[in-house]
This record gives sequence, structure tokens and C-alpha cells, in this order.
Amino acid sequence: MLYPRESETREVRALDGIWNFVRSDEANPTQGIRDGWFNDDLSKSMPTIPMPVPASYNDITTEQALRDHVGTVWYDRKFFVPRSWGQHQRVWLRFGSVHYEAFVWINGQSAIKHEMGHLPFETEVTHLLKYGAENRITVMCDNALIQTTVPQGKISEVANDQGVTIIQSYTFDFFNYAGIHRSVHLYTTPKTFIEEVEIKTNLSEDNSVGTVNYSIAVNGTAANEADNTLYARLQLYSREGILVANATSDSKLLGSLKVENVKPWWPYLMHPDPGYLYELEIKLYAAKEQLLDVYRLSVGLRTLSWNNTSFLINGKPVYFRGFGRHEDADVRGKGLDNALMTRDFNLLKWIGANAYRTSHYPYSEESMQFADQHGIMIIDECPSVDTENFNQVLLDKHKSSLEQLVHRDRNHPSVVMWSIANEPRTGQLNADTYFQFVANFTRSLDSTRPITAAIAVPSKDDKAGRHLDIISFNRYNAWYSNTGRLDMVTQRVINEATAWNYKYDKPVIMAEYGADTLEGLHLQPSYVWSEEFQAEVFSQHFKAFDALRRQKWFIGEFVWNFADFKTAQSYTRVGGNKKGVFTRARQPKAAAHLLRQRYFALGREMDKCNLPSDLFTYIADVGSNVQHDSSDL
Ligand code: BDP
Repeated sequence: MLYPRESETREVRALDGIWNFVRSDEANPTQGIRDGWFNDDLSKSMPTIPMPVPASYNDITTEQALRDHVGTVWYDRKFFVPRSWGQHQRVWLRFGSVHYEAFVWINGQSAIKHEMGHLPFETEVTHLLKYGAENRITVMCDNALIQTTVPQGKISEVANDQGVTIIQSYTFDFFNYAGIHRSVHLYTTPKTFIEEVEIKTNLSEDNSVGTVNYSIAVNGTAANEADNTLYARLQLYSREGILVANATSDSKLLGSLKVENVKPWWPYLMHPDPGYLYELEIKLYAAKEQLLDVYRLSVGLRTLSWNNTSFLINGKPVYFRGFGRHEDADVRGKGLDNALMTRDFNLLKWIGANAYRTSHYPYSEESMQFADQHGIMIIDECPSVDTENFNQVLLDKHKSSLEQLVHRDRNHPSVVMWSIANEPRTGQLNADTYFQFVANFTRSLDSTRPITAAIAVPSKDDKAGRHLDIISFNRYNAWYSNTGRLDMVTQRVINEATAWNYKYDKPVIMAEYGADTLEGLHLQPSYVWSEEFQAEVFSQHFKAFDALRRQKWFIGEFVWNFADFKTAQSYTRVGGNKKGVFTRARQPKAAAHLLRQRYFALGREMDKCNLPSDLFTYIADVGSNVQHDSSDL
């Protein structure tokens, strides 16, 4: 699925802004459907409140009932469609994401249904719109998670002081934010248009010549009537706007472009000019040079390869230094916010990270574009968290989530790995075949990237790792196990990573480690929840990582978490999960400075990157030969 972009042949219009909103009665979630709320303005059926789009609805008001609502909510708004859109073209409606299930009507007519949060969906609305007139869009969104949704949850009825109430429970800790989370777009295409583009890149062994292999899928009547007459012309431009390659496709709309003296796409700090992107211009023609459609996309040329000891980009071994993250902020919840996204990328670069995992669901398309531009490597995770009670319906939806994810993200150079699950219950017997299906299906969609999953069961119990290319494991030494014991971290991390490698003979990543830390709490000697403790937990892990790095097959360290985030209410959480290196307001805790020194030191050692001038604070003019000895005290 292509991101909506304007061109000579396409127009894009966002429907973001303030919509009208109604929370359904939890005990009567289908009332709006039965009473046909979509047939007229919502305000004619129920009192509405203003609701921003994009945003999660949960934290916008002061009502506990809306924050914790389970079931359906309704949105609507009016919009104009220009008269010119009614002629010789098609109009599409596209949602960046609605969590979890969406039902959409245009002018009272059903337009599309979609199940799965965090992923885009679209439909043609040409025949549903009124041109040169006002239109209405109505959306019903359902946040209920059950055993056959991805992720899974449980709904139960529990007695309360008024009788019974509906409770949504889930085993993962992040708050189940819901609503229209990303932008809503209307866009036009010609009648026959470029529907899909798949790009695969390659480099010569010395990285001097690049190849862009493309395949284009067309939608439209011209394709059906006169298949053989369609062809595409492609032009590749450098960042500086210079034409570096061009090609004319065959009638199957396949082909390749060759780029001499190519500038490969490199990760941040692995090269002085990371995230180098070319622009590919695709022009679709029918016979007699009739231009049908134009679409442009960014292309980064790089190769990925992996074996049982390493993961390489452009032939060079990669050591990941990064984070698990969340799309999360106060007020906005999981709503797309360009200011926050830009700040986050500035912080990632400030701290010297070169990667993150989109724990535990796909992140916005806009953030994927940012990662391409900044050279941040992405381990792209589907929304499967704590997967258990494996069954066929769940398997089909899990596969569908990966299909949607791969189709959305396969052209991003920043995406270097697919993560097919977080902490699935892979000790269960049927996890073996379940993950065999999921992994093989993902490989059938894209064989150019390795597959991983973040596993938390002990290696001896795991039944999924053999289906993966790279093993990622999560472990909270000195936090969930042996709480407070800084002397019980280093050797345990070494032992566990070694056990994973021994069992599967594959590269190993530590995908989560960390400690909850209340900003501003200082305790010496360090004590759980203090800023000192977080820094010391990190340091004990660093010792393990350095010992492991010498083994070669240990290829990365990811802190849990980039920033503090909201969780469901629990007595283990003080206002949310506080394992952030940054606060929820995106300010550094003490450990951020330590991590920054490590990430840059690793970049310096491995990739000869420059160190920022403010990395080490001046302390004293003492020569390096001054001996420190406790007897000096
Ligand atoms: C891990 C989960 C992550 C949690 C973390 C924690 O993968 O989603 O937030 O634990 O409890 O097991 O902090």
C-alpha cells in the first residue's frame, strides 16, 4: 500500500481536525448500528463532544468513563469535495490507523471495515461522494480485545456497586489507547494508476554500483483492456536533484535501474553521510505516450545479509545500540504528533542510538520515513504481544497483520528486520508449529530481511527460536528477578545469551533490559526506583555486553524503554511504566547521559564516528597518569 503523495496526477487532502464524538453505552455497544447513527449527523442521535483526530480519545476529557471505556465509540465530521474531483478520476479514503476495529460510512453508506490497530487501510469512495457539495464521514471504532484479536485480551463481566460492569483485561502492560490514531486522507488517482510498487536494492561487492529492482502493480480499466500497451518510465534522482539513472519498463512493469558511483544507505554513525536517499520518479504511460499517473518515492540503496554469527549491512557487520519504544504521550496517547516525533528523533541522535524496535506494534508511516532519512535502523514488529492459546483464527489474523505490515513497510531502507512477536508463550507445545507457520509466511512475503521475535521464556523451554534467523531475548535482572541485586546481573546476562546461542547457533540480541526509575528520586547507595539504580543496572549490563561482544554472535543491546509510558492501573506502576531513559515529557534521566557515553564510545570503536564535543563534561585538569587509590582518601 503506497503512502498518499501529491503529484502532477494526484491530489491529497487531510481530514484531520476536530471531529464530533459519542461514547456508546458499554452495556449496549451495538445501539448505534441498530439505530442507524450513521444515517445522519451523530448529533441528531446523541449529544456529541469535540474530539481531535489524530489522537487517542482516552485522555482528552477528564472522565474516567471515557479513559477506561470498553467497546464502541463514534466519530463524524463534514467535508467538502471539489467539483473537479468528480471528473475523470477516482477518489480514495485512507486511514493511517484506527485502534482496534473500524467501521466507516460515507453519507450513510458503508465504505469499509477494518480490523487491526496500527496499520493503514483504504477504499475507493468515488461512487459514495457528492462532488462540489458537502459530505459526511462516520466512523465507529471498537477497542475490545478478545482471545482472537491481535493482541489478545479478555472481556469479562464483574460485579460492581451498581450491579455489573464490563472489564477489559490484557497481559501486556501498555495502556490500550484507542481511537483514530493517525491521519485520515482523501486522495485522488487517475482512473488507471500505480497501485503498488515494490523496490529491492542491491550493491556490487565493493559498494560502488547499485541496482534498484522495481515491480509495479496497476489498478484500472486501461490495464484490463490494453495490458500490453502500459509501460512505465523511471528516473532516479540524487539528493542533490541530479538524474543518476533511468529506465523504461517492459510490459510486465518490471525492471531495474543501475546506479554508478552509488551512495549507499548507511545507518547513523556508521558513515559520515547516513540515511542517503534517492528519489524515484515513476511515470505510467499508455500507448502513444499518454501519461496516466506519476508517483515518487524515496529509495535507499543497501544490502542486508546474515549468517549464524553476524548481521551485515552493505557487507559490514552491525552492532545494534538502541531502544524498545512506545508511541505514547500524555493527552495525545498514541495519536500521531509531528512535534513529538521530531523531538524523539533528535533525542535518538543525541544519545547515539542507531536502532529501535517498534515494540509492540507498527509505528506511524511518517516515523518510518524519518528513520529512512536519519539512518535509524528499525526492527519492525507486528502487533502480536504475549501471544498464547494458539488457534487457527488467531494464526490467520497474526499472518494478516504481518502481510499488512510487510506491504506497508517493505520499501523502507530503515527496516532491517521483521519481529513477528513480543514475548509469545513459546514454551507451549503448539508454539512450535504456530511459529513455523508465522515465520515461513513472513519469509514468503519478504526474503530480503531476517526474522526475529523478542522471547522471554527460558531458552531451554523455547520452541520458536528454530524458526527465526536472529534470536532476541528480554530479561529484567535486578528488577523482576533478584530485585535490587546489582551483583546478580552481569554473569546471568552472559550465561543466558550464551545459552540461546548454544541452543540455536544464531546471532543473539538482548532486546529488553532495564529498571523503573522515578525521575528526581536520588538515593545513595542506589536503591530500586532511584536514578542511581537505573544507571548502575545499565552499567552492570554493559559489562556483560562487552564480554559477549568478544564472542561475535552477540549483535545488539536495546534498553527498555526509550521514554516513560502509560500502563493499565497496577500496584507495580506509579503513573505508568517508568523504565524510560527519558521522561514522558522527553527529558533525560541521569542514565541517559551514561547511555550516551556508551553508545558514542561504541560508535567510535566500531565505526570511527566523531564524538560530540559535550560528551564528557570537564572535571579537573589531572593527568591520565594520576593514580587513584582508596588510601588517598
Ligand atoms: C516486558 C515487556 C514490556 C514491558 C516490560 C516491563 O515486553 O512490554 O513493558 O516487560 O514490565 O516483559 O517493563
